[in-house]
Amino acid sequence: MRETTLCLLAEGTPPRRILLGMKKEGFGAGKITGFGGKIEPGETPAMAAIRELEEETGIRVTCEELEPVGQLQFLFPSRPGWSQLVHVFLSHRWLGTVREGREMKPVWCAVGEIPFEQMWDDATYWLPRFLGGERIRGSFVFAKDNETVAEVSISGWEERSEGGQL
Ligand code: 6U4
Repeated sequence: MRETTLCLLAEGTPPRRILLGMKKEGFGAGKITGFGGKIEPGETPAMAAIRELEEETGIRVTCEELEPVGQLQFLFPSRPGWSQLVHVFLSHRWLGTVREGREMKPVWCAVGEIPFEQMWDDATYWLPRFLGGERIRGSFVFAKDNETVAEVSISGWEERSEGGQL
């Protein structure tokens, strides 16, 4: 299964505002989600997360500031090519100014006003938990429409035992 990254940028502890992006092209176009993409050969998940974040927003984070918070598996039995294992990161610090890129239009969201209706159906299950400081491993199986989550399983995640290390 292909492996990708997802990075959430949070302002404040606990987070008051997060940076998400509206995907302008490719997989999930039109949806709002975190920043990320495919892990290239030779990259660790953290390296890929840092590269994708810079490509999509112009913002830079260092490995030290990037916190691995979990893994999400998205399974599309009716569209197996879409299935992916996503390594999720959270960062409270970054360098540079957010700009709109070719793939993503950045959107700042107050934590109480997250636009779940414009996100993937799964986001309601995992995003509040990451913002609440949890580290989780989630598995989501999509229904035949490839839009609706049909099965959910969520458990605690520990970085070392799951191989999510930098
Ligand atoms: P290219 O290289 O353009 O074909 P692209 O279409 O940009 O790739 P990809 O595969 O690089 O997409 O990255 C997919 C991104 O979408 C990753 O950041 C993970 C995220 N993602 C995938 N499934 C998701 C889901 N169900 N819910 C969600 N984000 C998801 O919130």
